[in-house]
Amino acid sequence: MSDDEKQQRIVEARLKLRERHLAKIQGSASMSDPRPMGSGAPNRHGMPKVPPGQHVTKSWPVLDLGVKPNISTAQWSLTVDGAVEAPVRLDWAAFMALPQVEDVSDFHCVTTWSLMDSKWKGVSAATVIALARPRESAQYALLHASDEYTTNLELFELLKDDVLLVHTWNDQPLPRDHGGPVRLITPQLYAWKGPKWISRIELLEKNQRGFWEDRGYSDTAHPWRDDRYG
Ligand SMILES: Nc1nc2c(c(=O)[nH]1)N[C@H]1C(S)=C(S)[C@@H](COP(=O)(O)O)O[C@H]1N2
Ligand SMILES: [Mo]
Repeated sequence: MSDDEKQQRIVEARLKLRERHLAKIQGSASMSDPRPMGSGAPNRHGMPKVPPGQHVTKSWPVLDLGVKPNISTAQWSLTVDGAVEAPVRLDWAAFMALPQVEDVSDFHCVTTWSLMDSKWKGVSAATVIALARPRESAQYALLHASDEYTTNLELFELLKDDVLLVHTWNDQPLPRDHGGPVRLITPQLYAWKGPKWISRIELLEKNQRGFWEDRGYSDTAHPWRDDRYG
């Protein structure tokens, strides 16, 4: 198979997986509530700039459990496993060879700051998940990071077009403090749903709560609904 054919198959697998979850994607709060969707200037439609209870920050705060793993691109890898047909482990070269996506979106932290209009570059989470061929029964995900952080999502939330595994922020390599070399971003949800230093996407048949969810935070985490606690 040529490289072009390989890329084509990867794109098709992503679209097929997304199609399977499309009703849930479109029915989710951020997609079906009245605008804005909270995922970048084009989607705000002149509505209030930030979700309820949020204020705009110019500089990007650093927030984590206090341990900042130092991972070189040579050491980095990402595993997709659990309720899948074909578990995958991507190293840096394999990850960077996947289709690359650029997007501009907002970042809403539950502690009330919002960082607006970041320019991101990375790989669609849906692309790496599709490579592992999730079973029909896989409806949830638990995301793991190198600092032992975890967070949970319904699988369809990870398949939205703006949910990226990012390596570049405003044209610079993603800084270690913010989860470099690779973190997840979830622009339509509060930012705790995006692990810094992400290491593993575990697909599950039943919901399993992550670090903050276990401590009272919401499973669903929709900023425009002020959905902070679960
Ligand atoms: N690995 C890891 N990812 C994490 C966290 C963490 O403690 N560890 N904190 C989360 C929380 S609560 C927020 S608000 C954002 C903060 O990202 P930032 O430090 O880049 O602003 O990362 C999220 N991802
Ligand atoms: Mo947070």
